[in-house]
Amino acid sequence: MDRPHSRNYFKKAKALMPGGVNSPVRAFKAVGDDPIVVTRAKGNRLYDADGNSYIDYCMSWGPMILGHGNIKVLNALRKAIRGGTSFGTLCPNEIKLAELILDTYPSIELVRMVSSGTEATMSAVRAARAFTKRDKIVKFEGGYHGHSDQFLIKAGSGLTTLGTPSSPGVPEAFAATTLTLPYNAIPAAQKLITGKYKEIAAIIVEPVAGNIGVVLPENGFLEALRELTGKHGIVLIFDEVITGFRISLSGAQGFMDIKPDMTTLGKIIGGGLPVGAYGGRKDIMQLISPEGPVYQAGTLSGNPIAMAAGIATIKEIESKPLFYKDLEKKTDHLVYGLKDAARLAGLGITINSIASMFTPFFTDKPVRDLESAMTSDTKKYARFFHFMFEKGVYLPPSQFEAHFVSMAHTAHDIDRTIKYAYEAFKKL
Ligand code: HOZ
Repeated sequence: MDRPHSRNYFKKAKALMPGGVNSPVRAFKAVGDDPIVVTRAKGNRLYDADGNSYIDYCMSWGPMILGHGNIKVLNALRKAIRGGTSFGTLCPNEIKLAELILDTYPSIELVRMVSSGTEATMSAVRAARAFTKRDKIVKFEGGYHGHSDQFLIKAGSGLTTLGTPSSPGVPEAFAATTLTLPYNAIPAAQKLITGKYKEIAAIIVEPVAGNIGVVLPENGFLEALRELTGKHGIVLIFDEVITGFRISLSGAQGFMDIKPDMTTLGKIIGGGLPVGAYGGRKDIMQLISPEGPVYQAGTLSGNPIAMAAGIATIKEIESKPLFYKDLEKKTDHLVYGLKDAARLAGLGITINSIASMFTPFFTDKPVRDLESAMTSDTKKYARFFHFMFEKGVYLPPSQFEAHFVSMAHTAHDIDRTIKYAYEAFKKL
């Protein structure tokens, strides 16, 4: 595809911002070439600076479950904007969004709004440390919980993509407070926790891993974490920034019927605007300032415009009783189509999927943790990405991210995607 304007933008951006971007994976380093420069998005389409359009399966990395530019969300935003953009005071929209969250997540008894998933996870861990009076946390290899120091240890997403799983700049003393385990490894979790529980404040886990590509929890894994943490007074934090309102209205925890002590949310609850939230058991959340002594604050937390987009998104989902069924049907149509296409093309791939998220891995081995995700041929993924991009289909520009389907994806577009994928698979 011809992209002279996009290339010019990127050239300029590189002189102004590190790597020309404000978040690393977007720079296309893992797949090569200049990144897409988007000027507009509607439904399932992105439009680049050169007027090319793409069927989008990245969907802003998860928030756009209704599709881009949903009319109900845009109307809610127009209405909210007429009232002003930021008050720095309590406002009714914060209360409405908090109510919607508490109504759908029984494990959340009190919630605090913040402006990103990173803020949510780092604040949840602080609360857990204060509550347990312990310092260490456990995370899983390839788990990505935003970019606060303590989480940049064997992390997924951009860190795995760019080959720097543990970031420089994190003081050794901080890194030493983070213990890691392979995802889905129940015996290893039992051993570590039984041995060290007196030091461990929290276990933070993505109930469906989404930052090494999509990896499902195996039978008994989350249940084992629930049991171990309950037994040893450790706070179990489900990082549902990706899976919240995605796997079901009540996230992965509702879908899998497991109640964590704390939950972090983001993406969909902001309807495409910068919102995060953390919440959980009252006895833990009551420690948060000003009710308790654990400090955490934010000028734009609970911003009225951002809250309006989140409220409109959740209300739109709630107004459609078959929302998640329909979305899953669309995703199954695509995933089974891709599986058939790969089989017909004689290509061994593994596609992990749940609800409306999926990842094709270019390996014939099952993908159940970081190590097996790394068996995927990332060069093949890059070639697949570019083949699809040239045909007008935009996938996440990294093997180690989730692909998302939205309500705005039509059967026609999905069929076209499968057809192009078949052509790509034959070439691979
Ligand atoms: N960490 C995000 C995906 N898991 C990337 C966000 C972005 O680059 O916009």
